[in-house]
Amino acid sequence: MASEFVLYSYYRSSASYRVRIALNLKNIKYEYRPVHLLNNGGEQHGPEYRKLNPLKQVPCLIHAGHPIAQSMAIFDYLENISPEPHLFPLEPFDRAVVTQICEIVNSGIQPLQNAAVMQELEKTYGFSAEQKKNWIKEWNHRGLRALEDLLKMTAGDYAFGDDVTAADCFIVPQIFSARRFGVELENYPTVLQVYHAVEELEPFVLAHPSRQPDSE
Ligand SMILES: N[C@@H](CCC(=O)N[C@@H](CS)C(=O)NCC(=O)O)C(=O)O
Repeated sequence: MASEFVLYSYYRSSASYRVRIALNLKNIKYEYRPVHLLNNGGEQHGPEYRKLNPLKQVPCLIHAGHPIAQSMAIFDYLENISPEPHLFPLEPFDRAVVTQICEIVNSGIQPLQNAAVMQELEKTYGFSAEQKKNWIKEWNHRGLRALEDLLKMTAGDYAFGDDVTAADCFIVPQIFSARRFGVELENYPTVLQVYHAVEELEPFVLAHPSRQPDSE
């Protein structure tokens, strides 16, 4: 029988990784459909995938035939249809702070390290491999510094207090990417402490890029 939920994902896409964690935390089973972001010029650019996400990015979650792209929109949807366990606190101010943490990753870091951005920097602006690496590091450091300052005030066992929230689901994949890009992390002890606390939890372990069917 076809699965009710289908996730279009790329194993090392940090935005896909966030959604895999959320689906696991909410115990939602799904069919995994890989989209290779580099092969054949990037499968996300194909006409069929473009119908699912006009921005030509993963992830895209299909539920009951409806495509939803943008990990924040997917989190919001999952929280509405399957509230337990809550990934956003119910208290409005707390909820806003968790969203703020997510958005530091989602708007302040990740878009600036995207494959399409790197390709544009190289093609149009002549960036060398070294310059692209430095670019990625710079934006990671700016965002991580903000996360460190914020988490010093909000962290308990996890990023926001003692319950796992969406903030943890966004931080773990970002640290995975930062490590892949060689970003030095020693100046962010609170972020790392949170990362180490959550990465051990089963929903996070199962969502790890190395555990995905398209892992290389
Ligand atoms: N804000 C989006 C970001 C999605 C995104 O940037 N996905 C990347 C992989 S992590 C992608 O598909 N990149 C394809 C490309 O750059 O061509 C979300 O949260 O879903």
